[in-house]
Amino acid sequence: MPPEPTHDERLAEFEARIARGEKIEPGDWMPDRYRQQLIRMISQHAHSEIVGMLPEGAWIGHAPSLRRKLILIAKVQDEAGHGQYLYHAAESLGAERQDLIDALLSGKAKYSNIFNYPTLTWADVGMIGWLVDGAAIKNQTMLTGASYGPYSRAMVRICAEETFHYKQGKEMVSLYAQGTPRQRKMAQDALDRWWWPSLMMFGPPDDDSPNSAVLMRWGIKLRSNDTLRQEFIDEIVPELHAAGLRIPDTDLRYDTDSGHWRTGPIDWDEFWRVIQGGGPMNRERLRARREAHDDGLWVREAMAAYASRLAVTSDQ
Ligand code: BYC
Repeated sequence: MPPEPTHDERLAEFEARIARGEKIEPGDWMPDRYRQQLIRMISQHAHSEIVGMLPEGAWIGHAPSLRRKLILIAKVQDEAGHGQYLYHAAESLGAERQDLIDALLSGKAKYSNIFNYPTLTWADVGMIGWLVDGAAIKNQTMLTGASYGPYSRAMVRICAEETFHYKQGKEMVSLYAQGTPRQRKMAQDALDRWWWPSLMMFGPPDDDSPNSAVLMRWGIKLRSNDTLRQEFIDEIVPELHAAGLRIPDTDLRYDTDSGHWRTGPIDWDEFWRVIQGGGPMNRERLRARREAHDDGLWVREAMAAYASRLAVTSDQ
């Protein structure tokens, strides 16, 4: 019998597989740190999808037409589905769903900064589709190439749905931006409030990103926070200008030498404050999630009872 491979040999083979572009699958050997980083990142992503249902969900009862209402219901339902795929992907790494949910409800786990801001008008629903889903697609298209199979495959499906979310948001806000003075004001006000938090979604600057090095070494993240943010800015600025909207950044300029749009400084103090629980809506988001979790107890109990009954009958 050949001797058991050492840890270093396994690591070398693991890294060689990633370099060859192979996917790592749930039962495969992987370094503990790879597993932990994936659980951290995928569970935060799952929480973001679930908490992300709240700001838009609040507007379902106030949609201005049946068509808009149907679109919004479908979108919010999609986000729940995304959370499901992602919790499953985290479970495939050995995480217990209950532990992940407990970490969210206790305030220990992070979720995207963006959902800690209020949705004050109907235009915010469109602006979330355009900017927030737009930023998410940029990030998640990269993650379709992530080295962990279940995460990368979940991203393919999620990106397809996010593309519909982005398009409906862009269509809606573009219409308002060319509409009545009141509609134009509403669209501009939404952009004024969502612009900077959307840029923060890509994470802190590369120099302040403690997780990037290991995530990039093992092919989970393929591009850095700043690289993706810049790509997003270069794409979205001309789109917003074409719609007749003003970007709330007096320093914004096009740099002809590099071919990039350059923004003014991002308020990173605000970012750290928001992701540590100090944003305008953090408390309310967690309160609403806890309430929804408590309300859903009877469903979980009924499903568990049904599953154990099935197990008993299939035993007979
Ligand atoms: N928000 O080392 P870094 C959606 C944390 S939802 C909050 O750069 P990393 C949608 C970070 O966790 C889409 N926290 O981290 C849903 C870390 O803290 P810990 C959400 C953030 O992982 C409903 C610390 O800051 N997308 O589209 O290398 C309706 C240092 O950061 C954020 C995803 O989750 C943030 N924005 O890179 C509509 C994508 N950024 O954990 C739409 C998957 C950073 O060390 N995630 N932090 O305590 C990723 O791609 C990466 O995790 C990130 C951060 C780029 C976000």
